[in-house]
Amino acid sequence: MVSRLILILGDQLSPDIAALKAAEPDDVIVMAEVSAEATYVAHHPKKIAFLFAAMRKFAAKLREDGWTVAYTMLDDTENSGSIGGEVLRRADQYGAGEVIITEPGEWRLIEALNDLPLTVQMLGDDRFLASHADFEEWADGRKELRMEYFYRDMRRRTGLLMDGDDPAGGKWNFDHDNRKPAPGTVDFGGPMQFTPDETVTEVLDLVQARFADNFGDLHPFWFATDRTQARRALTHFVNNALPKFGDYQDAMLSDERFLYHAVISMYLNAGLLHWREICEAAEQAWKDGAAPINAVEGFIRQIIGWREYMRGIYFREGPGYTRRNALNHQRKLPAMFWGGETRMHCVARTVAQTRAEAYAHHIQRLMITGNFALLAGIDPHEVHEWYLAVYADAYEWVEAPNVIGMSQFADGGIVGSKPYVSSGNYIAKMSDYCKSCAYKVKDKTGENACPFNLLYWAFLDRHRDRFVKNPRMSQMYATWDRMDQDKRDTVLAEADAWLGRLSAGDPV
Ligand code: FAD
Ligand code: DLZ
Ligand code: SF4
Repeated sequence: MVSRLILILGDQLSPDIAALKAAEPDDVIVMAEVSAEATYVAHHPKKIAFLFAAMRKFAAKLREDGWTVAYTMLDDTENSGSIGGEVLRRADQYGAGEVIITEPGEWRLIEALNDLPLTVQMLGDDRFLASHADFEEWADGRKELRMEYFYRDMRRRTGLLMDGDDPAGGKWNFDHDNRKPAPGTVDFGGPMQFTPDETVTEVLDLVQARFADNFGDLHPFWFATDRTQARRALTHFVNNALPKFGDYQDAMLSDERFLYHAVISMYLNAGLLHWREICEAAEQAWKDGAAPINAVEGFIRQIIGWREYMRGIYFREGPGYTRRNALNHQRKLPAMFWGGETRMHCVARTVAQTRAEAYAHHIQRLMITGNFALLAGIDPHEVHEWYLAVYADAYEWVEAPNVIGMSQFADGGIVGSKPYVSSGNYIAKMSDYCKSCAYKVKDKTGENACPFNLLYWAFLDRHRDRFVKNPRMSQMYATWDRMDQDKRDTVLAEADAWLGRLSAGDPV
């Protein structure tokens, strides 16, 4: 008879995770593929396949290392269908009265597991650089939270890219050197791809049978599904793409899904990689003279800066965060987010790529689909559920602050001091999308006017009271106010008509 269970969730596949560190040889490790997790949003089939395959391989490795693993497959007849149900079933089976859990990344599951009629020991997830207490200590007493200052603390704490007490290269942030427009050609062939092995193939069959109706292409499936493969994917990125990561971080191209991005967030978030090994590999490339400081600093900032910061905000803001709607946006998410027809080439391409890969890079998420949803006044909770479903790296702790906060300004300005909105100009500058679009980015009004142009001004006008005094937006309002009244009236009327067609389900 054992007395303790150790729960390992699908995104907790790290050999040194807190619950495993606390485990003793007699303990039973519980892992479960359950429909509650697979259906709380309609996840992209690639995301489900990735997690189930990685879970199965992780369980096999634990067994090899001598652990007893009680693993439930989705189709097991006794499967109770939820994580809580499986913990209780295993507690009964093994006569266990206690379960050790590493804190899950979503409030939903934290609450469900804390309510179990067992002794629940929930340990902090120490795979992150900043604990909740660290973040609180940093945030408390500050009038405004800004990622940049948090990030500098993380640099000092880790010693990454530090020259004594000073930042390497003399600056904390090299963004000024980044953000170049899209290059003519891309000499990186994309992330490392892996041929499905037996375990992956079995999972693909299962996912095909059970989740074929979900938005997203299951095949071809090429993700890494274990730590060894994920490390190879990391090395491949560092050697081949990192040097140009900074330059083209914000660029977008119709036929280049990955540009110079790492495409490792799904591995990092599931536990197959650790932030430190990723950042050290990047830092080493700089030390070796293989990658420039602007690329390496920019890359490391995303991980020890933005990623940690977003997690801090999610847990600081509490379970109600995903229901925030500061701008009172109520429009339904339009069909184009699920592949419905649209003349907007930038949105159509981003959605098509998302369907194919369960991946889009940051600027596509922020400045195409996110920007559009915000300008069109779409209900942020619906936007949040879409992002949570369609990206392979999406768990609430990281997705919600990015969507509710950074992208939709639905938290009223906790993550960002101003909304990320742009007209078509920005998209035209940073991508080649506009060249193949039915709309004309140069047209500000008229039948073929780029909807981003119309909706941008309509957004500013609609939320004038809230934003007009924001010093970072005064220039935008000054430009709008300088336009003659007739032009402004035309823009607002056309924006309104366009949104009316969108809501009516007409092809736009
Ligand atoms: P790269 O561009 O190569 O960056 C390297 C790493 O930095 C990423 O792997 C990721 O771990 C980290 N990173 C970069 N930006 C962020 C950020 N803003 N927040 C957290 N980590 C960051 N990231 C997720 O991991 N899960 C999500 O669900 C998610 N949802 C997003 C939703 C929106 C609206 C936006 C604007 C961003 C979202 N991001 C999310 C952040 C970012 O888009 C992804 O981390 C990135 O695109 C992953 O691809 P990559 O590995 O090629 O990243
Ligand atoms: C996302 C996901 C899916 C699709 N399926 C499972 C599952 O069957 N079993 C499991 O343990 N975890 C799964 N996950 C990941 C969880 O949803 C994730 O642990 C929580 O959302 C907290 O981040
Ligand atoms: Fe997108 Fe407007 Fe450019 Fe078309 S013209 S691709 S809608 S920004």
